Amino acid sequence: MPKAELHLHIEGTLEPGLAFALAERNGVQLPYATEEDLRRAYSFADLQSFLNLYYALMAVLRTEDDFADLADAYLARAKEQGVRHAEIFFDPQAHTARGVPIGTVIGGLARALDRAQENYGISTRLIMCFLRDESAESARATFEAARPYLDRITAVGLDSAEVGHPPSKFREVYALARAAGLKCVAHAGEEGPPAYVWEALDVLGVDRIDHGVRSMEDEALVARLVADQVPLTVCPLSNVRLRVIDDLADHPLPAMLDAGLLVTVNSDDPAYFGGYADDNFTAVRDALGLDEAALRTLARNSFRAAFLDEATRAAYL
Ligand code: ES4
Ligand code: ZN
Repeated sequence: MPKAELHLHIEGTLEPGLAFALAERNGVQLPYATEEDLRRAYSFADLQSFLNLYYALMAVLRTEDDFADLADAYLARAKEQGVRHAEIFFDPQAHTARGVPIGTVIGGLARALDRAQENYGISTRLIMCFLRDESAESARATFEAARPYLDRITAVGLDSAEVGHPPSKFREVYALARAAGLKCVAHAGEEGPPAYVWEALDVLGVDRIDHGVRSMEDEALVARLVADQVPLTVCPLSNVRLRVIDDLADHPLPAMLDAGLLVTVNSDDPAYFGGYADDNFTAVRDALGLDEAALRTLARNSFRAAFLDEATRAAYL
């Protein structure tokens, strides 16, 4: 089924095989002897335990070629999974903190994305995320460093460790992004409370909420999200692997659809969470008994929620 992927961290598509190949190419020593060793580390207690591995493996990403190869490998997988449009997160601070210039990151990603329509029939957008467990000042400095590249960037986002880092911490940098003509999204209501979703809406003025599954705990919030048809980019396999949800069979996705929320299904960090876009669709179909009509609604929602011009959106719908 044709679909748009709206919640995908490019660094979360780093498969063990590519990680070892890039480690070799760059002379980086990984703390794992083999791919099998590394795969054994993919058992997470919560978001932070995943983030520790996610940031550690990024040590292999050093050159423009590395970022281009990473994005190209993802796009090849995405095509196989029926993805026609991909809005791709990247975490510049996770690279600049290691001495990799932001221009290297964006240049490499852009090189792969520039060939995506031709090579894979996939249209693409880039979303620059701020790490919420870093300071507001660091986010602002990152935004200023990205200014020469803003023509390549569609939106800003907010990710990393959620609890203790409410959206309001990033009010100023979101105002700058909005003033520069960028769209705004934020992770909220993954591990954090419904209050963080309210802040993302009312303080940051986001166009979409990433995750947002905990919104279901707040009836007034659900009413607001339904009334404004704010898209929620839900990531079912991620929620299970990071123990946001105990069992896929208990996922609130059907209740979210029934409530009238504009919900989409996405893969988050597919190299770590056991599946790409269509794997998430198949998993929710099998675990939650979603019928063909519900799956079509989810696919259609992905294009409704995408940052596309209306003519392109109409062509996808
Ligand atoms: C992330 Cl699943 C998730 N949540 C928050 N931040 C992230 N960065 C990469 N994956
Ligand atoms: Zn995410």
